[in-house]
Amino acid sequence: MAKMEEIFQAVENGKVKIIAELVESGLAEGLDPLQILNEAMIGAMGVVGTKFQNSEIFVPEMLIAAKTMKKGVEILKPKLGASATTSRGLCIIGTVYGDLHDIGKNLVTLMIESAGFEVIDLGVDVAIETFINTIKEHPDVKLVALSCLLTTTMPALQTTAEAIKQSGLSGFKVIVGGAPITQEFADRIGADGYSPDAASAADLAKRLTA
Ligand code: B1M
Repeated sequence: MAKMEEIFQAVENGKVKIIAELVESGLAEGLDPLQILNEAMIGAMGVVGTKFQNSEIFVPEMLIAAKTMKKGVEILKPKLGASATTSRGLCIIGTVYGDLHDIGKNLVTLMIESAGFEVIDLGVDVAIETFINTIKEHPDVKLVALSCLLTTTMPALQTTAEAIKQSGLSGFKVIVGGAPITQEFADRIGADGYSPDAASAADLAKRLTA
């Protein structure tokens, strides 16, 4: 079986014990790290999501697939981000309250760091007050990045973005993203920017703070 297919199946089936070795040997064979990430790993998570939707698998299987992907990303990390030499400023990132998904947010963090920003990652299920207090503690912040993976937490994204905008704090841009988010929704909630994936989030961050 081709290595890409093996990595895909390892993530899909939650083979957490073998993923590191598979990714390492894929890299040693000369596979492109971005291709491993996008085609094998993110592709496999798509299949996991579809299987969950069809009740072919349940939360525990989804969780173990996520753990497998995270372990694989750890191996890819040094290959994905070219380390930046100058700082473009501070970015505060988190997944909005009620939402526990962090793989996409972690990839956005990685790409934004690679683009030269310092990042404070507040994690998942982040309360509005935590975002606002962290912004107050870091008045030099240039970017606040909000991730949201569930249609049911889109209202949390909206109230978080609105509360930040209405807090009177300024000097930074708010960007949003995550699977259910669209440019139209981002415009509606008054975000300064939206991007559909991690790589374009880094480009957007650079553009908005230039
Ligand atoms: Co969840 N889950 N999940 N889940 N989960 C989804 C999102 C779902 C689509 C699966 C499905 O039904 N097909 C579905 C949501 C449906 C909906 O919203 N209508 C769903 C559900 C229903 C749930 C639960 C409610 C299930 C339950 O308990 N009954 C529950 C909710 C828990 C909660 O958050 N309160 C739940 C739980 C979980 C786990 C904890 C088991 C696990 C998450 C583990 C973790 O993250 N540590 C999990 C997983 C793994 C998934 C799927 C399978 C994979 C998510 C993922 O990591 N994708 C997912 C199905 C899917 O996505 N196909 C699913 C890979 C990742 C790289 O992509 O996160 O989209 P993504 O990030 C992308 C872009 O979205 C974008 O860039 C990233 C990379 O390019 N992006 C940004 C993300 N944030 C951004 C921010 C930006 C810009 C771009 O700017 C700031």
